[in-house]
Amino acid sequence: MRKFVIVILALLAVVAYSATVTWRLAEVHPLNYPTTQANIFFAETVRKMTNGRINIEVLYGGQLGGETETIQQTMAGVIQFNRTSAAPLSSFVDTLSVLSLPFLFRDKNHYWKVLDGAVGEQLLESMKSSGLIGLTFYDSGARSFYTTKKPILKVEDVKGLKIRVQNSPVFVDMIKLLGGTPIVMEYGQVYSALQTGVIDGAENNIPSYESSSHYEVAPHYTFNMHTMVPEILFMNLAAWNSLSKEDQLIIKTAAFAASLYERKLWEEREKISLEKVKDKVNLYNLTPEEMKRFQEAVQPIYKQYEKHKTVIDSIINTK
Ligand code: GTR
Repeated sequence: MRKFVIVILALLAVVAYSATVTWRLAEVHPLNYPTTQANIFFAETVRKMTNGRINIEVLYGGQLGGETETIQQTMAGVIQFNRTSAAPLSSFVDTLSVLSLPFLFRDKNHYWKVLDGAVGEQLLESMKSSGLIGLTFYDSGARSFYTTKKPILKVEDVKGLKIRVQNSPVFVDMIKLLGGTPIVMEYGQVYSALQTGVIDGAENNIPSYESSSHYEVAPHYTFNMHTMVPEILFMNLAAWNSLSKEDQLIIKTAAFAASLYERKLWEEREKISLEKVKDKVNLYNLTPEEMKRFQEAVQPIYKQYEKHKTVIDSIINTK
């Protein structure tokens, strides 16, 4: 009898063990960055809600590679979870290009109305065509230009500048419309490219500008806020399909909770980062006229992305 009980217990342990999965989540930012903290919150929530059956290991700081590489690995299922900007993702999921379009969102209220609403859900689902599924959006503020030598104060100042962009067709087209030369490069290479003069500038939100230390080598930051492209937490579609309906619901619920958490951290981090750089760099605001000229200069891009007109219109028409 005793032997029998031991065998049963051993069998149960094997079943329990085999039902436990450990998955990886790629993240380029360091530990203290809002997206990383939200990913850790997400992993912790999933672990608790599944009683430890689903473990997600957050590999931050670019340990698994640059965003383009990890997106490809997530599509292949080598990595199961990932958090990247929607910009490089649009190289693999064309519909996501709309989220990078310049001056698309009117303000934060409009941004979250769209992302938390039907259009947002549709965009997350559209990733299925590339073997991925979007789980939620994270805040990423607004991106602006920063340069090494002279500030960008008007549209003409971009002319001839080599500007680093993410691996995203919209960003490439946008820089061209402004008269600059877009240079596609991974985030991790930007610091030395700025330092050695391979590029004249880049563009990002203040938390990334600060956290990457780009401000040390590119001290002219102009708040032109050309785009509010969000971050996306997503996963491999086959891994998603391997989950029960209950576990899928847990993943979605935890992802949304992580998003709400990230938004709070983001708001705080924007202030902290600004505080940290403000005396070390030159910050510029554009005059309303110049802001308008920037908007007009990139307007033709909407014609170039007309194939996404239905989605673009439903974003613009979200009140
Ligand atoms: C940041 C974003 C990163 C990465 C980076 C970049 O704002 O959070 O995921 O995309 O920009 O410019 O490469």
